[in-house]
Amino acid sequence: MPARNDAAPLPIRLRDYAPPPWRVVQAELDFELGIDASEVGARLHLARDPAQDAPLRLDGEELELLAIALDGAPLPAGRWRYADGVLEVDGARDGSVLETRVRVRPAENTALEGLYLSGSREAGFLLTQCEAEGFRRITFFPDRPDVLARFTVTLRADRARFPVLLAGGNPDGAGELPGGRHWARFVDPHPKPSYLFALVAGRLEKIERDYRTADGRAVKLAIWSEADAIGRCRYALGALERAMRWDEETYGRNYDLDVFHVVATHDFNMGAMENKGLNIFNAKYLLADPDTTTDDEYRAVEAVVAHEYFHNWSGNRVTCRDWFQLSLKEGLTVFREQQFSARMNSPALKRIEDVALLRRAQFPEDAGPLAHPVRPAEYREINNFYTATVYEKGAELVRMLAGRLGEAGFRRGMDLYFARHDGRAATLEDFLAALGEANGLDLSPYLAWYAQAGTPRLTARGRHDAAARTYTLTLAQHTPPTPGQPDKRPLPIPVKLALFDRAGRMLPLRLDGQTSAASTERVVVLAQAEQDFVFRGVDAPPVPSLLRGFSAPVILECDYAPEELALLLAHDPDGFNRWEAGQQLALRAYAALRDGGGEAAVEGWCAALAALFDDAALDPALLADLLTPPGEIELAEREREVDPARIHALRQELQRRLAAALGGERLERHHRKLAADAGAQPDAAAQARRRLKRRVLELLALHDPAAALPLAQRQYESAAGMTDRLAALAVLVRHEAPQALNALAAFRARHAQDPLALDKWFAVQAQIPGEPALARVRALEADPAFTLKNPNRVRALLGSYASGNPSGFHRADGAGYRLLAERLAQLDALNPQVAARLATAFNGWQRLEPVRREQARQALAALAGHGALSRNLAEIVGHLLP
Ligand code: 0A1
Ligand code: ZN
Repeated sequence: MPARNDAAPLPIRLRDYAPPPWRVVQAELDFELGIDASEVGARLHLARDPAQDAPLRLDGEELELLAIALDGAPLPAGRWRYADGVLEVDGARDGSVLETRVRVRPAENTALEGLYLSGSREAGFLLTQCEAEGFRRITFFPDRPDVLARFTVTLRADRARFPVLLAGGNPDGAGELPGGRHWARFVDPHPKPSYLFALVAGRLEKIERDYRTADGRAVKLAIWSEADAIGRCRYALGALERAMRWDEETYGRNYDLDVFHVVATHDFNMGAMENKGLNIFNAKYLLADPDTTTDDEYRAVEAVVAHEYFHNWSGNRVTCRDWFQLSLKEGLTVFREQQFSARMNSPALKRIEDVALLRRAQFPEDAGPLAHPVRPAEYREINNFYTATVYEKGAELVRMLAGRLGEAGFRRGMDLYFARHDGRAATLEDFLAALGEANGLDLSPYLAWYAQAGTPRLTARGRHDAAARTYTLTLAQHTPPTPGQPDKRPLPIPVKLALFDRAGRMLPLRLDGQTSAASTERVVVLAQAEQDFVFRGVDAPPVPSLLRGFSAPVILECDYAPEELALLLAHDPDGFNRWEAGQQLALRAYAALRDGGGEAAVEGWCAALAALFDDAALDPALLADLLTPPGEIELAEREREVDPARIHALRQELQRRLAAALGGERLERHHRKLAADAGAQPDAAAQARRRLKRRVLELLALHDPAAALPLAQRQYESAAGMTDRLAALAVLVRHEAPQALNALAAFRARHAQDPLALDKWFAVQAQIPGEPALARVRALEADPAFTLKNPNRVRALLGSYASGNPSGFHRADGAGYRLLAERLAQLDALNPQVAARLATAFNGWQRLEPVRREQARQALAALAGHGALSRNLAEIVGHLLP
């Protein structure tokens, strides 16, 4: 019965794309829902492509086929074959109706793809996850995004056990059935691919709000969760409403069904899912209240709610032709969310946060064995390609295009894109063509960004000619080779720039050959390997502010003098570049500590920050970010041979130096001042103060633990909300303070019933730096609350350890690697998607120093030799260990 297609010909290649030989015009689905077994009836109205002559083949995995009929007549055994994940049917014609009935087993589904059970058998509920290829675990179907069908869904179930029945689309009737059962029907008027199908059934509560779209549609918004969490859905409902309004105002996009449902689950492989009319969320990105949710998480909830909502147009109304085009919906939707979040919060902080994420998660991906283009050329398992490259770098590419077109031009382009491709599956070429045509431009050179992996290095050199009063900026680019792409071509790199005089004033820019009026900021596009840009009327050597707002996803190498960076840190009105100047100074200070003898660089960085510390005009959140040097992962990216323990020690030392320069008394005073208004309000100003308070406490703990740890304990005990509580707990735990034990016990007791808070309890301990982390992780694995079956719990403990704690994971004795490899093999048998993602913690192992490198290699080799790995994990391990 189970038919998996692990043995199917691999890999799948972009260049082999062919349109579907058979489409489904209409799908009528019928569910008899049960926890151990559910039956799914499907009536598929088929259309054949007259240009192709292929047999009817439908995808299906782990389905028990109960009945099959074609055009009303049962099909005898010889007329169909089901093997290797494919059902082949003889005798179908254009207009045929294929009927199948299958049985699936939700309670046994630990992969959390297809129809599965969230929570316990007694109290849990049923739900589906279909992206990317989960629908084939529900019924037989051409499970590919370019097959768009109209769906009618009827759900039947026991009323007491499953009082709530939901599916995507508009409600179309409900009623009673004999034997305590009931039914509900949903019709989705918008053709959609199977990956956007969803249903939910169980005991759930809701909160509701009426919403009227700009074009006049009355919509019922409902957020659903299990009863204990319904009080924590309010914030998400408000965020949803804000996102809907913003999309109307910014892109003219209106919602298009009468209902919009959002459901929270604790059992989810990813963040959330944009199923048409029935979004399903990992509870971590939906539930929020001050007692259990940190400020960072509040912002994440707002962002993810918006992201999924924005997919209704960028993803659902216009979907992807094939999975190679994934960034068409994801890069675009991340960009739209970034715009929205910048608008709702602080644009500079949002940009800093996003670029920091790009550097932490995407740059390492682009620099290692897992590197792939934003539009990959091939894959074995598409679920492995929901990556920082496809999402975050993809968003940067859209940002470059939007910057090139300007606000009005980008809107014109988006209008054309939505109008032209509405109700269809599109490609990245279609996207660039629409943006370009609406503006009379050829944007096709930007396609190279989608095809080429690796992060370009941009070098900048400036030369001032006093006699000619010119400043010549020479920009050059180079992209290092990545696996399978040894030679790289130049890409169009938009560089937004300004020039400052030595008093910190911006100069008017007169670019050679340019006739338009001089402004103080402009974008130049480096299209070749190297180009000169000559600015006229420049009396003295200026200080360039380059790549403002991070105008392209590149690594900038510019030979700044420290006082030039200090000038930008003090004066650049571009908040991002101001922060960036501080980061560059920190990097120099770090290198000076590492290499010795560069005392001036350390003192320079500390002095620049000390000068800003009491600047009342500075946003406290920006100050907190300025006081934070680049993280250990980013620092490792810059080393030829990585020793994570040494990086950790040096970075701690660097922060200690900063703390000493600021002075213990000053830090304590600041902490006291910030602690005075210790509420838990989620507004931006209060969030900013808490962010700075955390940073100040962390610095003080490095400088003077005897003063800081009792302060942390007091902050823990008196905290009004999770942000302050967790910040204090983290300081106590990371310093292995005597007070940590009590605080951990108190936290555990206080939040025993809340899985999301408990995840934080696991994560904070998994991030104890250095040698002690491993023993702690092992002990926590034995905790009754730990399970490999829950992805959030796995990420909290093993993910935080392996990906969020470099000095703890990368032990010289290799015990961290062996632990992870063992768990990966166990987890893979339960949930291949989560296992494969966790395995990416090994990315970068080839650049470790020799002792660790050999340990990592051995652990990976043992895992590779394990024999029965899923396609997901095997693909990742295969890339890591070529
Ligand atoms: N499209 C979703 C991400 C997503 C992808 C795969 C999933 O399968 C478990 C779930 C969600 C998004 O971008 O939000
Ligand atoms: Zn998405």
